[in-house]
Amino acid sequence: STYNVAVVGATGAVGQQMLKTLESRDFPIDQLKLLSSKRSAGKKLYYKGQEYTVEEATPESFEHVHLALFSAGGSVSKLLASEAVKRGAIVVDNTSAFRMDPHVPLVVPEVNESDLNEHNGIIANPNCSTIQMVVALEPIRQQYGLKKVVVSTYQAVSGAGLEAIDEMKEQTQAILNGEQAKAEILPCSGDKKHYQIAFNAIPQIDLFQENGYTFEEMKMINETKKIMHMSDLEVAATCVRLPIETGHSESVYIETNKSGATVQEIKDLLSSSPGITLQDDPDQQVYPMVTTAVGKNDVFVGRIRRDLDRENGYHMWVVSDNLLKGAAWNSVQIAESLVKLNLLAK
Ligand code: 11C
Repeated sequence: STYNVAVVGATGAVGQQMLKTLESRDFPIDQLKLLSSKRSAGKKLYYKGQEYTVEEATPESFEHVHLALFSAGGSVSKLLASEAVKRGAIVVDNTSAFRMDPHVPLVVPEVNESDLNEHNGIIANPNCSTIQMVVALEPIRQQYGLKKVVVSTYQAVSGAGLEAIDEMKEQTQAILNGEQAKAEILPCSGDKKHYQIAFNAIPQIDLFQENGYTFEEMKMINETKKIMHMSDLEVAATCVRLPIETGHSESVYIETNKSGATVQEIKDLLSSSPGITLQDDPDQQVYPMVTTAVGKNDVFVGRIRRDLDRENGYHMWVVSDNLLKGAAWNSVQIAESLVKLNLLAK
């Protein structure tokens, strides 16, 4: 069967990848609706060579829609996701609006696809930096158990949207021209101060919380526990923005329950796990990098090595395209799982 699909936030950094991904997966679409805020309505986009005019998203937009992929910011999801569900659609929401709601499954298909069975109309797509990490962690958890995770991220500006990409490029150009760089968006459009991202590393993604962690860091911590069904997993995160257009990298330290696994055993395990490409050959200088990961759906893992002090400690480097596995591909993958599990009504 085929489905009526709405993409909300179609003109955004994720929305555009959503269209490309639906197209490359040949998702069974009957009618496609491209929706956005009032500001972007009227823009033209292409899907399979056909031109579509983007419409302003309203509650009525979701009449006869079977699947709605939301990626237009949390406030739009809070306003319209329930309107879509009321009209019979299943919502896959790529914002943080519902992720920690106990009635909303938070899904990475390689890890917890069966949580989709518990959905109540809305399914949340996790934060990009969380997704790529849990894909790498899950096979290790299954085989050796997981006790502790300490992650530091090296995140690209496209995570903050198209305007942040423009800001980085304009700053870079200005600085190379010997001019002053203007900063109006990053590190976080909602905060008081803005800093230059060009030629910089900013240890703030999203707003600071009362505990001293940023919201991005708390997303990684809380979402990881929810997706992996491990409320007692020890997780700490430091999230850093770098002047990279697309592709998030992560240095991940883990402690397993069972000790003694060799690095080779972990490499063999990860290379045969779904959604992972192992790139790990120090002799040949083979390791994951943004330049080779971007544009691909997989999570790339390498630099796996044993901690020098702890028998059950391992370090690794995890890279993925934040707009694909981190967003558009994971959402479309959820949609494919819904079809497979017979959960998408026609
Ligand atoms: C970033 N991870 O890289 C953020 C973007 O919760 O879906 C994704 C925000 C979210 O800036």
